[in-house]
Amino acid sequence: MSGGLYSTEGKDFDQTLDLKNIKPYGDTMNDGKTQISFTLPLPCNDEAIEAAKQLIRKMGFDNPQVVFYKELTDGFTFFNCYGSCTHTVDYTAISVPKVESSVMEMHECDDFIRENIGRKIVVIGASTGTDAHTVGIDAIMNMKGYAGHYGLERYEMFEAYNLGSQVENEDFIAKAIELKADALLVSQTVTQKDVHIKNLVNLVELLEAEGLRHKVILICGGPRISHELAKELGYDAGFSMNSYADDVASYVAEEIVRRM
Ligand code: B12
Repeated sequence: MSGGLYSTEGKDFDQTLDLKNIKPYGDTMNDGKTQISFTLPLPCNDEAIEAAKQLIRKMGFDNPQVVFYKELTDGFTFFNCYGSCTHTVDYTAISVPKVESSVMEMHECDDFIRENIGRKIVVIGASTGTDAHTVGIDAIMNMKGYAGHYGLERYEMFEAYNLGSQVENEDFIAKAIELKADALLVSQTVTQKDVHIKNLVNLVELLEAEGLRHKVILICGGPRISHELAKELGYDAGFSMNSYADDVASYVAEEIVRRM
């Protein structure tokens, strides 16, 4: 338990931080204030606004307020709303599976590979299936890197091949065989209708059919990928937002050593 952000004047306000009962913070501890936006397949009228408020209540929010609404097209209305969340979660009971590896910076990682593996690590990466997003895989692989972290192409001890986007799983595997890749890096950004799940599972199945699955380190990444999901789908590791080449390079290098 500890005081809130502004503790001198706010004696009348709740300042209790209870990690076992966490709820959203608006401007006062435990006020539960939350912004919610959605579209209803209804014409833009008073009844639609009332429908939005009733839904917000059913979602578990008190004091529902519609602060903005606009007809999107005939029969569809967009709502921006506020409500006070009535639910809490026990933060102290949460445990999230994470990739287990230390994070070395580029030179340190190159030295680690020289000393412990003694050859360059070959990685191929792509945004696979129908996914056209390249910025994520570029952030990990391109020489210039992302957010101040050099990409794998910059590492002396990595031979990195970025195949771009919309790469078919079959072509990805063919390239992995041709280049004798140690690690396969798959980026998935589009998750609508779970297209990423089907595509990621398909890659695992194809690798298994080729007898290759356990010969490579298989990694997926993207803004809606978690390590937990990756493991469930048969991958060795999964990386999400705010991951960089350092994280992947360190994991791959340490995993190769673990397997040696
Ligand atoms: C730029 C962009 C585009 C560009 C892509 C250009 C390009 N060359 O990549 C264009 C305009 C082409 C585009 C198209 C589409 N897009 Co778009 N796009 C975006 C946008 C604005 C930014 C994505 C991005 O570049 N992020 C920056 C990178 C650096 O972040 P990142 O991908 O998360 O990557 C980091 C981590 O996730 C991780 N990572 C990512 N991949 C990997 C891989 C590995 C191996 C590892 C270790 C780590 C890793 O590391 C990176 C660095 O930290 C997002 C919205 C948003 N603000 O996020 C929508 C968004 C992703 N797009 C979306 C959609 C729907 C589409 C389209 C389907 C739209 C359409 N109907 O045509 C099409 C895609 C068609 C297709 N076949 O794929 C949706 C996806 C919704 C969903 N959940 O499925 C989003 C979220 C927009 C939205 N809110 O609706 N898009």
